[in-house]
Amino acid sequence: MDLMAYLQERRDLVNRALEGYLPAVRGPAFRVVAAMHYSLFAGGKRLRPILCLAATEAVGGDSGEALPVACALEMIHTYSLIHDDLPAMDDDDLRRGQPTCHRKFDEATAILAGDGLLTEAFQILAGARERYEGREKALLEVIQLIAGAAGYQGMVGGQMLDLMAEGRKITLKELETVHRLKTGALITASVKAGALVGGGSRAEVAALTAYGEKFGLAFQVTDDLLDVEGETVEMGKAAGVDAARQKATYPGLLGLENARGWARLLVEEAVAALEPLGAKAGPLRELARYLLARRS
Ligand code: GRG
Repeated sequence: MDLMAYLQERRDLVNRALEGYLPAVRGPAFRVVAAMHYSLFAGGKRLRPILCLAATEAVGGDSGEALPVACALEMIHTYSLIHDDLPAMDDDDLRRGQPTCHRKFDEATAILAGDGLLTEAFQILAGARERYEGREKALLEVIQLIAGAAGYQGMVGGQMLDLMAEGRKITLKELETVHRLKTGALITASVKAGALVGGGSRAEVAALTAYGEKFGLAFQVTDDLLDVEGETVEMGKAAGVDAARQKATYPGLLGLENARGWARLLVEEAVAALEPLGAKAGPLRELARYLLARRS
């Protein structure tokens, strides 16, 4: 398959749906909507929504039906990036190749834009009940899954651990816990939510959850590798930041070659987890393999 064409087509689909969901820039609080819109459309890869749609198709479902869930996931992801970039957290100037939200607007607006995207995501999820008539139970399960993955037992908890680890040496096991929560939880939830929305069997949902977990870790290892090997222009964020901040990373703890080897192993395990799904999981297989070659 032509993975690049597939990704472009999916990105366009998600972007059109997101445009439909985010209210036009008007009304008394237009400034916060403008900031939400700015960050949402500043050029993300749309990885989580694409994983969600591909998982729906991998279990034989209709990806169009998964679009509200896919869009909600991207909004939650964008909120996390806006808050992560704030001066109180990573204090970054560049994100998705553009000035970060608080640089473009101001700090208070960026905090509110993140809050606005997070809450809007759950508004969209709950509002999708009309599309899921007769399958409201699956939708509720998806809402609970995403809330758990985004909250203190997932991404928020991982971010806290990450901040607490600053300035001290941590073990490989601790690093893995940080990443499993900070980035892995939402990625895994994206795949699992797609499978649930698509009406996957228990075995299919379990296989896709295992894929999501391996994919999430592989994504983080390759992200760390990119920070060492990548170019700021291609990545849309500054390169070499981890080292400058003395952050624990996989290449830092394992060495470059071992980190590359570990990423390869995780990708193989992710692909192996898809075995029971057959040809319908083709895009998910290609996406996992692509992690090893990505430049942004
Ligand atoms: C503030 C609650 C809260 C959480 C922040 C995800 C996160 C938690 C912080 C991001 C820190 C970071 C840069 C982690 C590395 C991996 C990662 C999530 C990269 C960004 O995701 P991509 O590459 O970004 O999917 P795009 O812009 O393509 O959507």
